[in-house]
Amino acid sequence: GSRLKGTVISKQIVYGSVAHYLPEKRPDGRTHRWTVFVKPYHNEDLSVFIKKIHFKLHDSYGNCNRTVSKMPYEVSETGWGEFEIVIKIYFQDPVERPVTVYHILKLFHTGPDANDAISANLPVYYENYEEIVFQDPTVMMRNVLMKK
Ligand code: SLL
Repeated sequence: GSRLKGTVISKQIVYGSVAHYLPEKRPDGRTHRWTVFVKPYHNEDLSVFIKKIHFKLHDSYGNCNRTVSKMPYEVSETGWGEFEIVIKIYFQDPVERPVTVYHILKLFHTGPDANDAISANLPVYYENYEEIVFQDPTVMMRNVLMKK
């Protein structure tokens, strides 16, 4: 596909995780249920321009490579430890380079209010904002990015 020189289109996304304690102790030692996700910053259908999102979990998970091809782009698991999750976003036009972001799964409250948060059993949210910039997109990518 030919590229549109000088065209710049950006899309805002939010990626992150939410975690909470499991109500009961488990024999496998897992203490938390968590979800890692990618969602739109504005209310829009990301699948119009995203083909799939690959989440690479810690090697301690049997199937540590998870691929999600439609919204919601998320993976839920149980576990006991924090680690880095590699999130690779693939676009509808395969010539458009995938974008990789790194997220540290956070399970535990930290900071001055940690004890209060633990007592109240609040979930641990940890979100980041990212802007994906498509510079000189292909015609196909431009068309899906501009779709209303
Ligand atoms: C740590 N570097 O040692 C980290 C690794 C990995 C956590 C944490 C999997 C569940 C399971 C899980 O929670 N892995 O293996 O049962 O803290």
